[in-house]
Amino acid sequence: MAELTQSVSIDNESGVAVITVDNPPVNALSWHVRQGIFDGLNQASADGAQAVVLICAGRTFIAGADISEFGGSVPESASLADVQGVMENAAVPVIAAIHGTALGGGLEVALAAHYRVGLASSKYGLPEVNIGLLPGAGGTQRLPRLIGVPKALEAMTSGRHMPAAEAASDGLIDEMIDGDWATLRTAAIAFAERAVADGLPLMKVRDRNDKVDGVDPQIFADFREKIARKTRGFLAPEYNIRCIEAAASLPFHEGLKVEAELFRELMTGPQSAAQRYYFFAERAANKIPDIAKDTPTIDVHKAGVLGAGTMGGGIAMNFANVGIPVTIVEVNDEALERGLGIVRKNYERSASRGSIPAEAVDERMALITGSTDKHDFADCDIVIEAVFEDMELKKTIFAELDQICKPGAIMASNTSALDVNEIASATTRPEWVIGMHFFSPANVMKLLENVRGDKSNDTVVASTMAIGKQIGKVCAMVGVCRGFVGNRMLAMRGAEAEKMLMEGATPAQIDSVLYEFGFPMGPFSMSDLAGLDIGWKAEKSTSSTIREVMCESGRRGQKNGRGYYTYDPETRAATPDPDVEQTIRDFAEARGHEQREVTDQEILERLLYPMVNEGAKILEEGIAIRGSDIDVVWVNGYGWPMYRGGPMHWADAVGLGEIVDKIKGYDNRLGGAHWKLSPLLERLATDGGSLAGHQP
Ligand code: 3H9
Repeated sequence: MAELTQSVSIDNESGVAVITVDNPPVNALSWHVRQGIFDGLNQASADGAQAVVLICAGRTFIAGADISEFGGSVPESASLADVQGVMENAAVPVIAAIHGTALGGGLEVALAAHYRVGLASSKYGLPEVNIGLLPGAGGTQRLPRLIGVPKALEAMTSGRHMPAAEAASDGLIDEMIDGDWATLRTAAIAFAERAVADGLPLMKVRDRNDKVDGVDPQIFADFREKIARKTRGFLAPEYNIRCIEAAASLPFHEGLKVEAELFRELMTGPQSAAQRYYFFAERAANKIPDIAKDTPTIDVHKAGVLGAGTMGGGIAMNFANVGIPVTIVEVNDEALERGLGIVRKNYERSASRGSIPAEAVDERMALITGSTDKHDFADCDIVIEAVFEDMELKKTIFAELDQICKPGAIMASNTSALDVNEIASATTRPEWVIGMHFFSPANVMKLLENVRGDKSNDTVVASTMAIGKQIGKVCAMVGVCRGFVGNRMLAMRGAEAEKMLMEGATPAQIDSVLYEFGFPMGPFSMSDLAGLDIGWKAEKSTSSTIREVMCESGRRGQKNGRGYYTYDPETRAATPDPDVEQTIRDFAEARGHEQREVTDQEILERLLYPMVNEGAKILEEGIAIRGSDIDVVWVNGYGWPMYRGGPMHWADAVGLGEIVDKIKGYDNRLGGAHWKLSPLLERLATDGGSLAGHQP
């Protein structure tokens, strides 16, 4: 075996040159990988090899361009187009042998080979859209030529990883191989020998036009409409579609020009910068600096959930979804039956939409055991408490769990705001207690805000992160404070929204500012959705807040069709309600608030700048491990538009100096604790530092 570069080597197996890429962890196309493959192909030709196999070592085929190289300076080397050029124009068959995932630039390399063989477990995708890009190495022109326009549209705008069986039936790969990596290597060499012996043509995907000729343009219009809601605000999905339109209407080389132009535009724009930042932010969030990588974690063979309400049921589904048996305990049979009934309905709805197979409904329900006896938690490796937010109740429960749970079991609370240390103090083993804050609906929302108590031990900390990943969550580890990272910042936004209502802004105006910014909804639509009467009791209501007044007048939110908005009973469409606006005005004037026009710009600043300020205070206090973790919480838990990176990245992009000036101005004008400038924010603004990159 001869080394070509630090990550690529070449071998000769009875006349077949085998080029092997070994660039851990995911064989990204770093400059030395591109150069190595380029050199390998040329060497194979110089050596007179009769065929070439390109394969990767380690856990996967090439998973894409090296995202960390984007925007940085790297040594001069062969470009991806150079690599593809020698590959596609080689005088002998070139076969890509694929295991793991062939993604982005990795799949684009494979598409320049004459043939592709892949393990049955391999997956294929062009996920550039997820980092605000489009495939920039011919993928937009080649993929539709192989799998057709409708499938390419779906694959490239979702970034979905297509399984090998699908890839084989769509013609993306030429042979699917059962077995392990060694089998793949042997099979790829055998395929190459066969190609030579049988004189198989040197297939160039670029020359295949049957699937892109005569495409009905209506396909594109219909597709745009179909994905409009899901992709609102994002540029990359639309740009991917334009490239596929080019593939269907222009010769290959012209299509490549469209791809290059649109790729350049996205690559140099703020959305992709934010989305690439976010890609690494999510991965950084998994790392907890003072917890060793090899800290032993707990394997969950059985989980327990206390409470079968919306939250408890959703949490239990997460475990059942990955095949882990879960016991769910409620206070009585009626509550239990109701909770399990909702879980079943959720599964049935998923099955009817086709997102899980029909048989999965019963399979998953069979993994969930209902009980009214907490002693059934005795053999659980983790128990998650999901009862309502009442400290005394939680402490009583944890004292009980302490008696019941086996040694070494994790005892977690799903509290969204309460002091995890105080909860832990009700047990004799606070080191086994931790917060696991799921977001509603817990079976859908991606975020898991894990809350580390002062005494939580390393195994518990490492395990909750690992378990979160296992059940498909994006995790961030935070410290104890009121509301943790997410709800603490949300409270700042909510307080300012209420104040602006008093000054003359309407719920619809405030909501629309956030909607236009990219949030799925604003604070008042959100309150209506959650129910205005959460935590409200008629007998204790004193008309002291606008929310109380609304509840007193029978406005409960979406559930009874009347909240800050009025809802159409059929379509659930929201309409601003003049009665509500009048009620707010009356309420404000009675309390001496002068009414005025509040501009959209002021609304935006007053909603978001206190959040940025609070985020900086959270960092100062060491509640978040790093600035980017705050962004992970906000993007996954609260609908912050990913193309704006999260509140910390966004603040950096706006300019910390500008934000500091504005906060000082609002502090002078409005006062209040949340306008008190964070010293960290001020220092970073002065020093030219970054909130997103800050690590206390
Ligand atoms: C592209 O290809 C553009 C081209 O069209 C055109 C060019 C002209 N680069 O996710 P994991 C790191 S754009 C650099 O935890 P998993 C990652 O940061 C690219 N680094 O593992 C992490 O590092 P660390 C299109 C990368 O097993 C480590 O690898 N491709 C890259 O859960 C492990 O990652 C994509 O968008 C990269 N491309 O999932 C694919 N990828 O350990 C992006 C990963 O220091 N990658 N890293 O934190 C993925 O989707 C997943 O990483 C993958 C593995 C499914 C491959």
